[in-house]
Amino acid sequence: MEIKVVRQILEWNQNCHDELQEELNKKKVVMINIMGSPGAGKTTFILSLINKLKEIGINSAVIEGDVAGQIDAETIASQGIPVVQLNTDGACHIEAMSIKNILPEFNLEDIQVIIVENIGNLVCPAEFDIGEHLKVALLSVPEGDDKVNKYPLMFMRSNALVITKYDMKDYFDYNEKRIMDEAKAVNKDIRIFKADSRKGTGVQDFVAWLRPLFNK
Ligand SMILES: Nc1nc2c(ncn2[C@@H]2O[C@H](COP(=O)(O)OP(=O)(O)O)[C@@H](O)[C@H]2O)c(=O)[nH]1
Ligand SMILES: [Mg+2]
Ligand SMILES: [Zn+2]
Repeated sequence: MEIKVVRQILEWNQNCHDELQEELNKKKVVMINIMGSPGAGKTTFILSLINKLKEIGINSAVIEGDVAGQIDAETIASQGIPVVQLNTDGACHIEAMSIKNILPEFNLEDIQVIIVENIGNLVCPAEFDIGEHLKVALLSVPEGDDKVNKYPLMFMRSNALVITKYDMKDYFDYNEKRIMDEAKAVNKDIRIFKADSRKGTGVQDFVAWLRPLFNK
């Protein structure tokens, strides 16, 4: 019985995901779902990404997912970026219906990309499609090079892996080959980037990869 309930929720979520994609495609807005552990550097990466996109004339909006509070949304808003804070009241992932409810808050004529910061968690955010065109997993160097092996679904379902805090690699036992090999083993098409989000190093490569999406 329990399994059946879970399937129903997922099916309903999937309909909502499909509707969202249709609406976003009509408006030519790209949605990116950023996932990773608490503290992996999601907000910092998003801020750097927004700046780099702005340089090539692409305007962003952000949906900040958090269990509680609005610290990250305040950080984004202080940069003059349209942002909505989504509090999940304890839930450990975002579902498509929440995104659908938030979408009317944005003027989709003025933005080309919506960046969603998912709840900090390497597990269930990967299970739920939320209307996004791309799923991006962030994994920071200090988290350890065994995380792909431990949380394979996250990397299986992501279009890209960004190794964040790359500036710290010399301070940790960090086996890059292990991360790369294990990520490619579960997802041969995954794109891998390396970033120091505080300086913006490496974020340019990620933007170059995104760019074709905006010419459609
Ligand atoms: N050295 C370094 N620190 C980073 C980097 N990205 C984020 N941080 C720091 O890591 C901490 C958590 O970052 P945050 O973006 O809030 O992570 P989030 O919880 O995933 O949104 C903050 O103190 C950031 O300044 C990075 O690329 N290099
Ligand atoms: Mg954050
Ligand atoms: Zn969850």
